[in-house]
Amino acid sequence: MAPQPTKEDKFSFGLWTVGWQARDMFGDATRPYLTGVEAVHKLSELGAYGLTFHDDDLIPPGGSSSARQKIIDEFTTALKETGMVVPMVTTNLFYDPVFKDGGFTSNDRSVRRYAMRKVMRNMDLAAELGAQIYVFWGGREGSEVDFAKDVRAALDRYREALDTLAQYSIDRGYGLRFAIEPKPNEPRGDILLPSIGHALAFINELEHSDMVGINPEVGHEHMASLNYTHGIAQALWAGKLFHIDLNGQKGPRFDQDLVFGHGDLLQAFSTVDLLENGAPGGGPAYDGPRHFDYKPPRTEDMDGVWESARANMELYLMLRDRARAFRADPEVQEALEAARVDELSQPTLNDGETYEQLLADSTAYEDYNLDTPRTQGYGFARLQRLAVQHLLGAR
Ligand SMILES: [Mn+2]
Repeated sequence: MAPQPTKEDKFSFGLWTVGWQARDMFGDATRPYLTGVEAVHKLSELGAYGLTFHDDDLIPPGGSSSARQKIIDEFTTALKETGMVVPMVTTNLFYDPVFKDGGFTSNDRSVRRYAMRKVMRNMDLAAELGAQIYVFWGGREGSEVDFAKDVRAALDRYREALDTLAQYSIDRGYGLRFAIEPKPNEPRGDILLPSIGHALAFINELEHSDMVGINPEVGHEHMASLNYTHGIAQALWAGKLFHIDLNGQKGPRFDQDLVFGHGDLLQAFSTVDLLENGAPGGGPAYDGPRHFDYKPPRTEDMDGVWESARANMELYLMLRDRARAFRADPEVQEALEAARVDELSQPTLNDGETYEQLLADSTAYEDYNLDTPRTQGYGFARLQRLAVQHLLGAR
C-alpha cells in the first residue's frame, strides 16, 4: 500500500502545474482552465498543504480591479475552508511580449521599471496571503546574441532590482525571503544565473544577501548535466536552500518538468535522503515546503492530472520511507563506516595545528607509505549496491 500524504508532509504545488492546460510549442490546450479555488480544494483533498502561484496564474491579466479583488476574496475563502496555505508566491516576468528581452535586465529601461512595479504589486498580495518565500525565476533574463547583452551591466541591474525589492519588503514589514531559481536556457538561448553555483555567487554581491537564497529545480540542473543532490548540498552548506522545486528530467534536453523521480530515480533517492536525513547527526536537513514544479503529461485529462499530482507526493513518501530504512539498516551502517564516510567530517589538521607543524610531520609526507592509499578500496560500490536494494525494496 502506497503511503498517503498529509498536511504535515508540507507538499505544495504551483497553480501553473496542475493548472497547465498543456499548450506547448507545437499544440494547443488539451485541458480546461482550472481556477485557483478548484486547485486549492482538490490538492487539499489529495493531502497537499500549500498552493503557490505567479500573479498572472491566479489573476488573469488585464481585468478590472474589482474582478481582481473578487478572485482574491474567493481564493482566500477557499484557503480558510481547507486550511491550505500559500508558502510561496512568484511573478510572471516572461509571458507578456513586453518581457521579450527580460524584466530586470531588459536593455529597455522602461521595461525594467515596469517589471519592478509588477513584482511590488504582487509582493503586496504575497504578504497579504501570508507567504514567506518570494521566488525569482528570470526565464527571460538572458540573450541569444552575445554582442547584444552587456552581461556585467545586466548583473548590475539584476542586483539593483533585488536590492530595491528587498528594501521594499523590509520597509513594508513583509518579512519575505527571496529565492532565486537558476536555469541554464529555455526560453532564452542562454539565461543569466544559469546554475546553483552562479546564483550563490551572485547572492554574495547583494546588499541584503542574508534574505536571499535559492530555489533549485531538479530538471534545471539536469539540463546542465549537473548533479542536483550535490547542488542542493552546496546550497545547504551555504545556508541558502530557501525553497525547492522537485520534478523529473531525462538528461540534457528541453525542460521536461516530469513528475518527481520520473527521470533519474536513483538521484531522486539521494535527494530525498539528503533532505530527510542529511542534518548533521541525522534528521531533516531542510524543513521548508516540498514543492512540485512539474507538468502533468499533455496526454491526460483532469483525472490524469490529479493522478500525476498524487504520483509526486507518493513517490516522495516512498523514497522517504526507503531512505529511513536505508539509514536504519545495520549492514548499511557498517558499509558507511567501512567507506569512511564519517571520516570526512574530521578536520584535516589536528586541533590548533599550524602548517608549520604539518610541514614538520614526516609521517604526512616524507615517511608516508603511499602503497596503502594507492591500493586500498573505498567500498563505495557496496554502498551503491545496498542503496539500490533499498530503493527497489529488495531489503
Ligand atoms: Mn522546469
